[in-house]
Amino acid sequence: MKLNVAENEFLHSGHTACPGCGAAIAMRFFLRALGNKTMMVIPACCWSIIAGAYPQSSLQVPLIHAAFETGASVATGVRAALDMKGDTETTVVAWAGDGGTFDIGFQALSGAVERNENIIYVCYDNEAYMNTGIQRSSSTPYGAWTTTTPRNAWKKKAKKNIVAILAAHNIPYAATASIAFPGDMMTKVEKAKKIKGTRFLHVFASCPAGWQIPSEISIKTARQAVQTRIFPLYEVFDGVSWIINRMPDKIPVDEYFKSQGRFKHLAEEDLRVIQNMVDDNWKLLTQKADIADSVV
Ligand SMILES: Cc1ncc(C[n+]2csc(CCOP(=O)(O)OP(=O)(O)O)c2C)c(N)n1
Ligand code: SF4
Repeated sequence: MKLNVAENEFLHSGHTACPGCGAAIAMRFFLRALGNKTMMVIPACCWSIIAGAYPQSSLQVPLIHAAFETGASVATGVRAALDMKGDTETTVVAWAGDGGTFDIGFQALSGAVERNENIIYVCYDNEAYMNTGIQRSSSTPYGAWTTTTPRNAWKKKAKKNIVAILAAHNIPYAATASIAFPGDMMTKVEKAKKIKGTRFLHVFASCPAGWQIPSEISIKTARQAVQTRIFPLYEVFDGVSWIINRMPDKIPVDEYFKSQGRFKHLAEEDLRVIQNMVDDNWKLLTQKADIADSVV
């Protein structure tokens, strides 16, 4: 599918993201699908820098820079203010990294979801705290190097399953998306725009700087994460109805790992362990999707 991304462009050129930054690509597709009737709340993350400091901005929509832990609560307040003004047309979006979502912003997020606040919360997931120099987050995958999980002590904990946790709040809509599948991503954004209540998008966004990859393979790397079943594309409605959007090609995990410097210390045996983890996660996901089908 050929996408004309120049149409409805809400991200100015000349922004300060690194070349090949998946987080910048994610925003570009996201706003193209959501449109300019959007108010953006961005807690501390790489995107605080990419958007830039007031009065300058790389975005053509209004935005508030928020404290690291407050993405969902500031978005809640912005929504309440717009409602008081009678503006029901504008969509309020919290846009945060994995550190600001899985870890430090999680309390505010869980609270907003439990209250079913009428916001879209997007986590662009580059799998570490990149803005402060590549520290481990609870989204960093098993096996990865970061500055706080160095090569002789690489991360031995699996990535937190954030979508399952959000789904367990019985959220109206939760979905994964990837910069390598913009059609799928934009369809999900359009769908989320029409739903009321808290909507959560978990967007896989490669980071050439933190993953130690050349910038030109950023999208290819994100595509491999889907093809290997490491990052499946799926949706969850009301916490119960699980739908897998794309059957992965099932390429072996080492195809994905070998181009990334952050995994170069892994031995054959480690790759086998990771392949088993990926297969088990995929089995669990397909079971949930089957269960939901049989309930419907
Ligand atoms: C309370 C608080 N602690 C720490 C920081 C420093 N800080 C700013 S951005 C950041 C990392 C953000 O990581 P993530 O949310 O994953 O986004 P990314 O930088 O990867 O885009 C940190 C630790 C802060 N701003 N506020
Ligand atoms: S460090 Fe990574 S996420 Fe941050 S701007 Fe650079 S490529 Fe993008």
